[in-house]
Amino acid sequence: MADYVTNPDGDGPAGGWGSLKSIARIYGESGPPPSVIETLARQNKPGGFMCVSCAWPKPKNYHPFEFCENGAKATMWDLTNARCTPDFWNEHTATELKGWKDHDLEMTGRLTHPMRFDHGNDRYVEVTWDEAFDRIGMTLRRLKRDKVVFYSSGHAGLEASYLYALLARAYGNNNLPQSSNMCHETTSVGLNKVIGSPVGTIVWEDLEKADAFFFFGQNPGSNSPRFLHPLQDAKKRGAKIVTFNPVIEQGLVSFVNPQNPFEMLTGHETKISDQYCQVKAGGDVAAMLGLCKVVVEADDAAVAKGASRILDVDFIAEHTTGFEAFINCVRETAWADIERESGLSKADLREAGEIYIAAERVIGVYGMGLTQHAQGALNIGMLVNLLLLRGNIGREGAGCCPVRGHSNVQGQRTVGIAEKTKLIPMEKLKALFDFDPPTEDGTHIVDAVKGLMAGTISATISLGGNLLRAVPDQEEMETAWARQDLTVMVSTKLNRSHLFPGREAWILPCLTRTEMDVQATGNQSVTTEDSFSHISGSIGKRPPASKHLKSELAIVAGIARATLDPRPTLRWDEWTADYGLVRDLIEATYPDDFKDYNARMFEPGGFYRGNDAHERVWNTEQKKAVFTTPNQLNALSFNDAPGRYRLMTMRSNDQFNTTIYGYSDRFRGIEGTRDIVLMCKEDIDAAGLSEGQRIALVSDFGDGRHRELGGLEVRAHKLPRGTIGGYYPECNVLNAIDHHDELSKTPAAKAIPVRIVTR
Ligand SMILES: Nc1nc2c(c(=O)[nH]1)N[C@H]1C(S)=C(S)[C@@H](COP(=O)(O)OP(=O)(O)OC[C@H]3O[C@@H](n4cnc5c(=O)[nH]c(N)nc54)[C@H](O)[C@@H]3O)O[C@H]1N2
Ligand SMILES: Nc1nc2c(c(=O)[nH]1)N[C@H]1C(S)=C(S)[C@@H](COP(=O)(O)OP(=O)(O)OC[C@H]3O[C@@H](n4cnc5c(=O)[nH]c(N)nc54)[C@H](O)[C@@H]3O)O[C@H]1N2
Ligand SMILES: [Mo]
Repeated sequence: MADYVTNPDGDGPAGGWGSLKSIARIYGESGPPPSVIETLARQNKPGGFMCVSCAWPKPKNYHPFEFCENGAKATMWDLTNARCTPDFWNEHTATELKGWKDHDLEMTGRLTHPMRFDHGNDRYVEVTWDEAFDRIGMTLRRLKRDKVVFYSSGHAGLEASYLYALLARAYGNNNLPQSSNMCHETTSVGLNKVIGSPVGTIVWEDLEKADAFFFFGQNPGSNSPRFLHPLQDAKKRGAKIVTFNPVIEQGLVSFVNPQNPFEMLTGHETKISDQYCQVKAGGDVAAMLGLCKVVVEADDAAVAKGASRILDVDFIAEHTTGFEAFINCVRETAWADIERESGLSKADLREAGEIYIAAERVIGVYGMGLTQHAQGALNIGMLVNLLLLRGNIGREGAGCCPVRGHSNVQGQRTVGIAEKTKLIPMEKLKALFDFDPPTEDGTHIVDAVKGLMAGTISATISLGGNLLRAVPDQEEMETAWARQDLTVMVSTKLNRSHLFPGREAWILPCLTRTEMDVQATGNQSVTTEDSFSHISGSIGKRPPASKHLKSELAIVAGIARATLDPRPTLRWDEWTADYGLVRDLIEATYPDDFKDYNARMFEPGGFYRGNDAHERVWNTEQKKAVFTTPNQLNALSFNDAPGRYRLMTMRSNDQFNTTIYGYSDRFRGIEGTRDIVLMCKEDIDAAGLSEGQRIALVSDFGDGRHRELGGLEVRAHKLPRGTIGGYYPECNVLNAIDHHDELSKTPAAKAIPVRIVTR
């Protein structure tokens, strides 16, 4: 696989006319008003609004249209003309809607009114905000504090998120699980353990200086398309890109810049990956060990010849610990084992390793392909090992680049949405608000799901998201979710989590970031933090989808006011009137990160809150960067056996998590359906199947529980043997809640052990 490959199944390069066609299709289907184009032109720019899609940074020198296919779709999805009004519920019951697809639920349009579930009639009915807040407050006051969970999906801005965390703590618990628990928690815990930083170490300028990018399990073409611009620039100045991914993803193969008229008219494409290594799912530990072995062997040869060293020995001596043990492991591991476990040949790994060595400055990029494994933290430790060998962290043009998901997922953590007490400056909260914050750690998503199943959790407040649909063990979760005393969902669109209402259930519809948020002191702005730890202000200018909507901050404050005893320090009404006051509180709580916050929030590209690892200050237990010696050669918690497969759950470019825009996965050549399983031709033949045949997948954990997903059509795709692919969230019925990264508990969604059954 040494050669550059083209995707045999996709419909041409990422970006290009396909991208514009795809945006135009959503534009047509979701029916936003024509003025949406003006809104798009303000996306991700100072004075404009920050994208509601992913967390990719906003450059200082922005493009005329600083948005991508993904961001445009997300914006148009929010700005649809369709409305899911109380009338919709005159025609449909929750039971009926359970048979609807995720796509069809969200296509009903923006939620317009606060609603309460009427169990007698099996539907939601319109209520007033006062009634909703009063009743929610009454119920929360009645419930035991540790039975309530405050979930958030990474959308809400820093201001609402800070108040949400304050609400949970003033209420009496740290039960603040977040979507990142299913996503980059492996980074928050695993990266932090080895370099003392829970977030990536690079900034925008590093992208412009790097000589090589190594991609492990991150798919920029679908999931962070604006990343393709700096990658294209990097290629133009001669940088190399090497990709490790079981799937040949179009965005990592070639790109036509839809913002460049010349490229659009001539079809001129930029080749992205110089080398594409189709590693087995979960095979990255072995692959990265192989790369390290190439580096060590080259260093040995240099030493023998008296040439200059390949390892950055000064850096290793001054800044790291654990090198000896790791290097022994590298030397002792046989190539045959590395080849078997990674699915890659020594020749391919040697070629990639040589690109790594030849590059002065390297950025290691990663996403869910590393984090969502049973040994996800080990994956990250291995990537850091590779970078440390040549001092590729904490200097210009080099570093670690986890690409975050939701637009403010990282920022929510920064301002206090965290279940671990050690991450929170509790003394500051105590001083600012004059209460004793709870001292016990709260629940992670995995604990929350298990608590729901066991009945120890009996209420969830969701600030965005679709938790029921995003987690493993979905069938059991549906029963557990509906058993709760209280479900409150702050949402923009209807989704599956709404259809399993608790005994008392509320939908609280909110504004999105593109919309005007007029409060007593005028139109409010909010802020978000991107993957490079830059904070940017965002102002919505569109008229709200309904006059009954409230902002996320106003909803959080409304629940808080109705739930908590009044105190002079809890000024919910004043904070709602002026979000600048909340930013003052954030600055008072985190003075180093948010100095002069209100003054700096509209700096082009956002203001940087800094990162110690970027300066080679290591906040680890050992006060050094840590080499991790792997205790196993793959990221799996199970052994392969004949007829057993590693199922990766995939995203298409036509979805944002559980929001399914449509059924066109054009980069992978899959149209009109999501009920498929991708397998390589050899696996199809070996299993005695044929293309187009319908099969079922059953999970294979050996825990005695039956989990099955049927009606899947077999599709041939270029994949490594034993690695198969199906879509997220549909395949979540197959995963087990106990199948997660050991260290961070991130559900292991990229290697679910499954078998195939034909009926
Ligand atoms: N269009 C779109 N954009 C999105 C999202 C979306 O759903 N749709 N979601 C947002 C969110 S919340 C997130 S977290 C990010 C997610 O963005 P990514 O981190 O890119 O996540 P995935 O697409 O789930 O998986 C990434 C890649 O990992 C590969 N992979 C799977 N298993 C392995 C493995 O074992 N090893 C290696 N090396 N690769 C593997 C897959 O083939 C895939 O190309 O995107 C954000 N942006
Ligand atoms: N098998 C498998 N499972 C996975 C993954 C995987 O790769 N495979 N990925 C995991 C990852 S990375 C993540 S991040 C999670 C995602 O889990 P979640 O974040 O819980 O899910 P989303 O699909 O992003 O949530 C969509 C809903 O959010 C609401 N929403 C949209 N915009 C806004 C807004 O601005 N404000 C508010 N209040 N609500 C809004 C809408 O009602 C919409 O229906 O799923 C995880 N689950
Ligand atoms: Mo995510």
